[in-house]
Amino acid sequence: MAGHFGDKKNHIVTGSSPVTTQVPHAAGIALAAKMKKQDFVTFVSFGEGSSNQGDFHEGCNFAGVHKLPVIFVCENNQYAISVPLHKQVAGKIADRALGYGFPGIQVDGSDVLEMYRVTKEARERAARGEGPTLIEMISYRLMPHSTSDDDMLYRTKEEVEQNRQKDGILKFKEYLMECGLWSEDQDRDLQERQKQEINEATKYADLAPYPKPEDTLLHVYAEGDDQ
Ligand SMILES: Cc1ncc(C[n+]2csc(CCOP(=O)(O)OP(=O)(O)O)c2C)c(N)n1
Repeated sequence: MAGHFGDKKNHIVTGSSPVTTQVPHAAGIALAAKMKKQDFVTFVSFGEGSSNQGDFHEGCNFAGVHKLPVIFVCENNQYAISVPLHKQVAGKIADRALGYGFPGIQVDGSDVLEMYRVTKEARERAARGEGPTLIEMISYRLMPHSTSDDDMLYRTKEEVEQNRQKDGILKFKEYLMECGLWSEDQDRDLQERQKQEINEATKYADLAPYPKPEDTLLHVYAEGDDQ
């Protein structure tokens, strides 16, 4: 989720562990931007499971009423841990936007360029003061939910392998190579640099001191004059 708080360079707010709390947070950040006349657009993503929680409704409804500059992206990867889509959602998630008074669009999440186009349009709409957009990106979770999840208890290897063929990263890599814009050598270099960056970040995190107990109250209350 991007906003003007948190890390100054990237404006990225740390994700929270309780799912869907980020949706009302995003609406709040977008409200602050509107009130302070700051020209940035907030972007927030969440899973299809999260879109069934109350926080999703409250955040979207508030953002719709106040025409806030926010983009809601639902990453519909077909599973909320072990629960498949058909046991969570009866209709179409993108259609829910209609009830909040803003557009909702379903996109093939493995189509990088289409995702870029739709997100850019949503950003321009928000920047013009026309309010939020809901983007439902259809995707598939190729990995287990977490290291403690045995996904073979609720889906088959065949299903995973079938979906692996549709992997958007591989499809986009092939497309760029066909256009002569990318090569296997560049790809290897990129992966090497990414590995190094992750290793350095892991080392940095391992060496970082634990926060002080009183830091839990940082940024909870507005700081102002004592009078
Ligand atoms: C409020 C809350 N309830 C339950 C959980 C446990 N939990 C962690 S991930 C998850 C499923 C989320 O599914 P989805 O929103 O589809 O996101 P995905 O993990 O597929 O990206 C649940 C229920 C949680 N973290 N927070």
